[in-house]
Amino acid sequence: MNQTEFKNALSKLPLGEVKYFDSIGSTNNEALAWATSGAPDLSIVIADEQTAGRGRLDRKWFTPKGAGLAFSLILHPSVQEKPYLTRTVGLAALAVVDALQARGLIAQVKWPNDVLLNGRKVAGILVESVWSGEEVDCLVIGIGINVLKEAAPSAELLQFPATSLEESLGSDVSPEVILHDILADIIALRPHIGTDSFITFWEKALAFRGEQVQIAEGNGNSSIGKLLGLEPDGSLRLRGEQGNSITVRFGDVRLRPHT
Ligand code: BT5
Repeated sequence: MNQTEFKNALSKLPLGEVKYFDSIGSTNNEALAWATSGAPDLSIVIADEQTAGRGRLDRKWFTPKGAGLAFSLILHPSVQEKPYLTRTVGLAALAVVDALQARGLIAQVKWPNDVLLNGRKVAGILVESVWSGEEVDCLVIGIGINVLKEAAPSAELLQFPATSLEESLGSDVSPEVILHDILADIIALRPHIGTDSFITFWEKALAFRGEQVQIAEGNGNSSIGKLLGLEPDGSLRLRGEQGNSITVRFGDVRLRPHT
């Protein structure tokens, strides 16, 4: 990672503090610890390699050296934002989709926390909270993006196919510019997180909208239905095969197209 290029690219954004690591276990772990010890709002941890990158439920996220973008952004939610914290994963996903669409790519959100390019996973998002009593004090938005082809793990290690920006854009990808655009989008969208149009915007970005999907839960349950859209809290709305309404809440869920 060329830190100077990153510093230049981010210099005009109203960020808190920025920490760079050539190699780290997990940027989310670093950001969670930093969030509890005084990191200002919009501080960010960026790493060129993660040796213990995490997905949801401690699944692994691969960030081999020099091939991916891995960062964690710390937010201190305002009183106005606190009722809408379950929308944060949407905020992050929309910012990634927007930054990729600005490059002419067709990016979509695979609910709840993946971004797809041409139907394959190019980015994953992990939002974690720091609690103070009953209240969320800080949020950490972790985002991993496969920049070069080497970042995407081989198919036998994955349950869903992966891709990289390089596969769509060739070698002309500047991770620092992508990072700038994602952060600028998060900053611009954040004041709208509580609006109805935020949900509409998020719904429009959903992959498989209007299509039959299968939702597998960690407890072995699974449901099939047509993906309709989102509830106000960001839960997924499906219409079941008997015409029944299904609401899928965040948690241990995996979404797949149903063929
Ligand atoms: C995610 O979880 O997709 C969230 C990934 C978040 C990673 C970021 S990187 C910065 C920050 N620091 C961290 O430690 N984490 C965050 P989930 O939906 O549970 O998907 C995990 C699954 O994605 C794994 O079980 C693999 O099958 C697959 N996977 C792992 N690495 C991948 C990669 N580089 N590209 C595509 N798929 C991958």
